[in-house]
Amino acid sequence: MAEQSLETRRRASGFWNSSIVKGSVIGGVLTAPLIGLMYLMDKLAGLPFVPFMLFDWITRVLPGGLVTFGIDTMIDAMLIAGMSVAAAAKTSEQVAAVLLVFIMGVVLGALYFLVMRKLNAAPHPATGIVLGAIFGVPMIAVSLPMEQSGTSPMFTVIGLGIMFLGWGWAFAPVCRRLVYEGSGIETEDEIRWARSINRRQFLVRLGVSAATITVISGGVGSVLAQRERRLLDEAVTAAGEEPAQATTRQLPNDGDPVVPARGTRPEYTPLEDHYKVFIRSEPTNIDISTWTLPIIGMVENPMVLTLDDIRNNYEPQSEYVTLSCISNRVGGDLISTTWWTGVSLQKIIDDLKPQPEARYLNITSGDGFHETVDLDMIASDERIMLCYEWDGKPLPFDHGFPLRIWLPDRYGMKQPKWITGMEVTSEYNPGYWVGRGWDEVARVKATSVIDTVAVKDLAVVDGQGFVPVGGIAYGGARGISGVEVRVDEGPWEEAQLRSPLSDTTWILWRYEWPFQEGEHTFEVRCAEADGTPQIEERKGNRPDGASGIHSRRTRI
Ligand SMILES: Nc1nc2c(c(=O)[nH]1)N[C@H]1C(S)=C(S)[C@@H](COP(=O)(O)O)O[C@H]1N2
Ligand SMILES: [Mo]
Repeated sequence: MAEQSLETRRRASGFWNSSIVKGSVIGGVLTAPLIGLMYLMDKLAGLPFVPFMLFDWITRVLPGGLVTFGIDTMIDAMLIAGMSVAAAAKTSEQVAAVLLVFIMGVVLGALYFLVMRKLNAAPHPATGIVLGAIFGVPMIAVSLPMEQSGTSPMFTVIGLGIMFLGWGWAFAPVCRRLVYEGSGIETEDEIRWARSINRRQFLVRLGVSAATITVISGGVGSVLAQRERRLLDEAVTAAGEEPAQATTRQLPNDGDPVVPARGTRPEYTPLEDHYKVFIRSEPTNIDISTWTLPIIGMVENPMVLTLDDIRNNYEPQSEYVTLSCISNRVGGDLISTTWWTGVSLQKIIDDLKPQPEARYLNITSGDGFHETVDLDMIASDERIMLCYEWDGKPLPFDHGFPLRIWLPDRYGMKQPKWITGMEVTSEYNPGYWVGRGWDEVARVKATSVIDTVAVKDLAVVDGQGFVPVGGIAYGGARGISGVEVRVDEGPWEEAQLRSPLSDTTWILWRYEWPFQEGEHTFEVRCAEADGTPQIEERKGNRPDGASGIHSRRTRI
């Protein structure tokens, strides 16, 4: 009788009855709190957050072409969705990382239910523990080498081990309850339990508990994360010589008669808006109380410098710098400008007394990033600096605290942040991104962008309306001599140039467009200081940076 009604129910809910569906749902229900708890334990006890570790590991071991393809696809998707790449790229990666582990949990749940169904026996608790180990062991193995917070490996193994085994262990009773209820193979306890609560109530309770754990651990975790972030920022501020003042910077071109058209991006990027790019899911946190910079290799005079040594033993130098990522698209937002302060690397290299055969400086970073700089290049350009301040304050923690390098005229990929070591060598060692198929030189390509067609600022002169159009042009450290705008494929017209903040920043331009109603296409192009025109051919960013004319279609 009971058997029969069960059959009817089974047929009625054929979909739910599939062990794959059941297993997937339970996999999801149990994996969400696992991820929440791992996040909480990361913030509470410094355990590695497995989704980020896995993601970082995958991007590290996958072939460079595939990683680039992944990043490009993500950026394209974001552009299509109209999102800001600078603001949302890292968040999207983090969401992808969490989803990946979630999906793995779902798949493992489905497999578990499938296997139990095939075995046609009530699952023994040990089977759940095995499932936990199948998931946990590889995850822990991947997390250990990627972990950078200094938590002891023993503690990591035990902490994560308990969480994964606990996750697996929970499957056995749930599976017994959902698959074998009424099949006559329950223990007495389970029959009593089954009578006290029906399947729907059971599922609801399971779901509510899982959701509660997920939300609470996620919530507490993010409160702790904000606190951690604040403490780190304070530590960075404390590393400065004087408390950083919140002064508004007096810009060198303040009185320039060429006023940016309304809607042009800020010429000096507010620090918190400076684009960020780094290989890991999270920025690297370097403990300044133990940080030193060893410079070793083929030198007469190896050194170990503290941040104070760098600041006090060498003459500081500052420059307004525009930094751009090689992944920046034409018109993209992975480009920003701020005030960099540091010391000339040339002076430090001189003090090291490189041996005659020495040719390169290998720079390593706290996150596993690395790059190689030619000693000849350093010798020929005293602007190349080891930078410790941005905007007059210690380097922000996302931007490479305590030390990063600046190479004029190069994309960001050549310029390590979070520097932890340097070695002078005679052998060329391709940098992190160079080894992944990107250009060795990564010289910045000249580019120009229309930021705005400021229709609201229409001004009428002698019966003709003029609308200010404006944007930026950037030619690395080569400078910009001219910007031209054309509308609807008409003649190219000269724009006015505002004097730049320095020889190595972008330049703001403005063009007074004789207004006409309707829908129009605006295009812009620029020329470098020596007259070299920007490359007009449309080309993707790989391997040496994007080129092409930026255009903007507007209905007025
Ligand atoms: N250690 C380290 N340095 C790094 C990177 C990184 O991932 N790790 N990314 C590089 C890239 S690709 C760019 S575009 C710039 C970005 O610097 P920002 O995030 O301060 O704007 O840092 C460069 N230096
Ligand atoms: Mo970059």
